[in-house]
Amino acid sequence: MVIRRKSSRIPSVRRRWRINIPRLSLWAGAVVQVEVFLNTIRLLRGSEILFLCHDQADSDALGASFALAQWLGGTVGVPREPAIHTRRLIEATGMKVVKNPNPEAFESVVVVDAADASQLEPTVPEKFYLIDHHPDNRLVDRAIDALYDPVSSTCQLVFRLLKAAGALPGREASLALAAGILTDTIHFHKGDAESFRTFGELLQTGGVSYEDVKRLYLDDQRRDREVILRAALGSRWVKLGDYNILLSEIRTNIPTFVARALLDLGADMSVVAYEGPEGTEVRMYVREEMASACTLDAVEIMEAVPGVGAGQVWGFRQFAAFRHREAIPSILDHVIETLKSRLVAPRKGVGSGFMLPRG
Ligand SMILES: [Mn+2]
Repeated sequence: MVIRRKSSRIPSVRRRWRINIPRLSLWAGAVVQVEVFLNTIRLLRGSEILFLCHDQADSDALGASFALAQWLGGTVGVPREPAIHTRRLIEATGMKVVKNPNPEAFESVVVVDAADASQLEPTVPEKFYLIDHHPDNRLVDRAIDALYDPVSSTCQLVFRLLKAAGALPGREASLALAAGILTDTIHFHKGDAESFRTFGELLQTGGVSYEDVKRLYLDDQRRDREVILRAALGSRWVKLGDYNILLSEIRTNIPTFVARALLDLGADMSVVAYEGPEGTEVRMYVREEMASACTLDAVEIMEAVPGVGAGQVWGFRQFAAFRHREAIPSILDHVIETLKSRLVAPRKGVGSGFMLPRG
């Protein structure tokens, strides 16, 4: 009895240390990363800084850039156009957004909320700092220095910086950062603990109400809902085994919202294509259960679709995005064919009706 008690006590102490030490060091690592980046970026104050968002900049990219520009001074830029849904945010904060800026004309460039060089075209800067949260970021290794953490939004990373600098955002910057968190969490459909906490802190420090932030998206939400309803009712429903795949073409440039909504509706995979004057935009979501069971990677599938170049896709295992300057006929047919070529129905009498990876 005595021996057993002794031996059972020792592993439990060890186990507790094993869990706590990595967590502590992760947290400490994040704090150190903020301190190091803060010391670098605060030196840029007074110089000509370009805060460069990804193209079709969303509220997270613009909100983060605007708060940084308010703090350090500088210019908020987008490669071509900001996303339509940011119109009221831009109005409400009075932020100036420069379209197609020349990175060469600035002393330093801070790339904000971008994961891939294709999102910065037509003018990809040679040297840049980076603040971003996208999983699988392909710019982080090329950056002079980066604040990179795959959390829910870039805006919460900027808030970490401002807090560490003792430079709390004012009303407009708080509204902009809160807007970025609200939209990147898809109105809190998802989100880590820090996104909820930071959102609350921003309302408090900025003297902003939740309604103030939501109001920025009311108009567009009505329009978006109509686009989503039309896409859902007109979507092509493909059954692969027991998986439900919804494919839809839309005429309004909100493919990410629509693809997400189709997933929320119950699809195992949603693929939405937009074609318009800006070119082609395709977004794909794969539900975790299907990605695991079929060992699928959304980015890998998208890159394998005929007509899609490998460098034009970004995302992570459950989400892929593709942008191209021209129309690509029958792209949704190609996506479904690519998917079918990778999956196989299980043999009769073996397992369920779910498709499995080929080979
Ligand atoms: Mn973002």
